[in-house]
Amino acid sequence: MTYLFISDLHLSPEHPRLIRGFLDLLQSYQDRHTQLYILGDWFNAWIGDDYTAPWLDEIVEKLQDFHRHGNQVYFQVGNRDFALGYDFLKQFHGILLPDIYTLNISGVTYRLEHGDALCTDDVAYQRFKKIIRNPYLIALLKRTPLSFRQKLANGFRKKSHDDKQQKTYAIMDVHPKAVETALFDVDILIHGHTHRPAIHPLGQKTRIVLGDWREKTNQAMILEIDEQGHQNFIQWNISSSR
Ligand code: LP5
Ligand code: MN
Repeated sequence: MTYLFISDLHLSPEHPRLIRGFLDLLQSYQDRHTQLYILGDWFNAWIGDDYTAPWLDEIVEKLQDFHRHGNQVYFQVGNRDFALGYDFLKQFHGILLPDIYTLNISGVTYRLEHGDALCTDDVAYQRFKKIIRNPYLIALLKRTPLSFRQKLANGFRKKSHDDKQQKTYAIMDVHPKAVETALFDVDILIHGHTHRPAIHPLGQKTRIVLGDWREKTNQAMILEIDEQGHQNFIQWNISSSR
């Protein structure tokens, strides 16, 4: 059994090499009884499970194949794909995890989360999150035409991009207090979101930050843990095999 942790792939039809990289990853781990944990921002902007497209069909087919080979996908939502849910995941028996999930591997407890909730100094984002994650608002938006939701997503992306120019590096990082609280009753925290891959030893505890996937750098930091609990922080080459 292999536990594999990835996040922030930001898949979209605009970046086909990232899609290839993801399909390659599934292929490489297909025969290793993999539990694949995707900790959010799998997709660049998910507008609802009723969205369909050929580029997505290819991914779903591969995920079905992955499942047929005895592997399991677990997904936590990120700030860009919080509208992804059961209807999409059920196609390949994927499991939706709560925003905070604790996993025990060989006696060590791991807390998994996307990471945005740890960025408590980013007040503008946290305010936005509170509004946009309202289940009633999401349910309402899901009833609007896909074209409207697409425009809305583009608007959010643009505003987010503009706002980020005004935010400091520190504001967009996790807050030490939030990390301390998150680690209170677990040994290791694994998250993504900040795009600052690293392993941070914190006394007896550890914070592991997964990397984002980028065509430019062509690599991403992903984490593999075996049944005995041995961790391997791997530099995954996005387009290694093609
Ligand atoms: O994503 P990233 O890393 O660039 O930035 C995040 C924060 N931004 C976001 C916004 C997402 O990128 C966009 C989400 C699109 C999802 C699709 C929605 C589909 C809707 C349909 C549902 C059924 O999360 C960013 C953080 C940054 O991480 C670092 O942590 O700083 O936060 C912001 O930039 C938020 C802004 O500060 C406030 C945004 C207010 C938006 C108001 C909208 C007005 C425009 C509407 C136009 C139609
Ligand atoms: Mn994110």
